[in-house]
Amino acid sequence: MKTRIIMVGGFLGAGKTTLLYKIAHEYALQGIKVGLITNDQAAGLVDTAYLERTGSVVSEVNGSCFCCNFKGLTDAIGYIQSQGQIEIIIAEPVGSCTDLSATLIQPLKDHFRDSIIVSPLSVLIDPKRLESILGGGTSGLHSSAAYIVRKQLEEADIIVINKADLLSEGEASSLKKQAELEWPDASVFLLSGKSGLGLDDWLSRVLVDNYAGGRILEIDYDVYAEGEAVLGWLNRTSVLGSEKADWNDFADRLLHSLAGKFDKEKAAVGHVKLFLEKEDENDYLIGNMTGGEDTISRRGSLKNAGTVKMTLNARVQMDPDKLEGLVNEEISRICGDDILELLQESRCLSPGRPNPTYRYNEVMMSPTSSSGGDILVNKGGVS
Ligand SMILES: Nc1nc2c(ncn2[C@@H]2O[C@H](COP(=O)(O)OP(=O)(O)OP(=O)(O)O)[C@@H](O)[C@H]2O)c(=O)[nH]1
Ligand SMILES: [Mg+2]
Repeated sequence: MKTRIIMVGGFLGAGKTTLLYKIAHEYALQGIKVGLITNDQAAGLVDTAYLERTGSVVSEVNGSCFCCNFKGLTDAIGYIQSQGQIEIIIAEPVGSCTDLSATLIQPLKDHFRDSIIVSPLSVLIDPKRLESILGGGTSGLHSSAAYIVRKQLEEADIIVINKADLLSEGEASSLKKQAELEWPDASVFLLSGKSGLGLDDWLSRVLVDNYAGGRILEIDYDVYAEGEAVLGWLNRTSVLGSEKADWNDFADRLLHSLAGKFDKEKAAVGHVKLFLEKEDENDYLIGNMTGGEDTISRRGSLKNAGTVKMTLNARVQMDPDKLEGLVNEEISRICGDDILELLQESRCLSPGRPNPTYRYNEVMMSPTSSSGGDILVNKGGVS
C-alpha cells in the first residue's frame, strides 16, 4: 500500500494547523489514525504540542524548512510509515515558504514513485489577506513578504479560501469568483477548518486526486529571501508556577499587551501563538494573534492555578533580538510577583536565505494508480 501525502501550505496564520487538528480529531473519533508532520526553523513548536493532543502520530521537522531539509521530511514520512496502519500523512510546511512544487512535490513524486502518492498542493489563505492581495495590496506585510503570499497562491493546485465561517454567502462567492479569475489554473475551495464547512468537498478531492504540482514557479529568490528575513522568529518554552493564577486570564493579558507593543512599534504580526498545558492532565489552552488586537483568540481553558508548561511562538516583522527582549519584558511584567517563571529554551532568529535540497524545473509525471485515501472517503468524510 502506498502512503498518501497531503501538503497543506499557506502563509502564517492561514489556519493550516487548525485544519490538521480538525481532520485528525474527527478521524480519531472514527478510530482512524493519520500521520501529521510539522515544520519549523527551530524546536519548541506550538503546532506540535497542539496536534499531539489529537492522539495522531506527529513528527516534527525542525531546524530548517522541508525544502532546505528534504531528508528531514522523508525521514519523518518513513517514521510515520514505520508505525503501521497509517494511510494518510498530512504535512504543514513553514508558513513563509513557497516554491513547494519545485522543491517538495516534484522530488517526492520522482524519488518515491513506488511508496508515496502525492495529493494536489493545497494552499490556504485567510479571506482578509486574500481580499487585500487581490486588490493589489500587501495586507499590511512588507512587500517582499506579500510577494511570498502571491507566489504561494500562484503555484497552488488548490486554493483554499479558509475561515469561510467569517464570510457571508455573498462575500464568499464573490471572493471565490475573483480568485478563480486571477488564478485560472487552480481549483478554488471555500472551507472552514474551524467549523468543518466545506471540509468534505475538499477531502473528496485531495484524498483521491493523484495530480500534484502542476506548475513550476518563476520566482526571484532574492525577493523570497528578503520576505522571510524581515520576520523575527521566536520559539520560547518555559514552566510557570503560581498558587493563585487564572491561566486563561494570564494568556489573554499577555496577548493583548503584546498586541499593544507591536502596534506601538508598527511591527506587522505574522502569527503569535501561545500554548499552555498541564502535563499531567488533559487541560490546555491555545491563544493566537494573526494581526492586530482584534485577531486575538483563545481556545481551550485552563483556569486553575498550579504549574503549566508554556510554549510561545512569535513571527513578527521586527529585529529578532528586539522581539525576544520585548516578549521577555512583557512576560515578566504580566507574571509580576504572583507567577514564577523558569525559562527552558529561547531561540530567536530571522530565517536565512532558502537553499533547497532539490529544485526541479519541470513537472514530473504523477503515478496513476489508486492509493490510500479511498477507505477514508468511503467512510463518508469527517464533518
Ligand atoms: N474563524 C476561523 N478562524 C480560524 C479558522 N482556521 C483557523 N483559524 C484561526 O486562525 C488562527 C491561526 O490558525 P493556525 O491554524 O494556527 O494557522 P497556521 O496556518 O497553522 O499558522 P502558522 O503555523 O503560523 O503558519 C487561529 O486563531 C485560529 O483559531 C477558521 O476556519 N475560521
Ligand atoms: Mg501552524
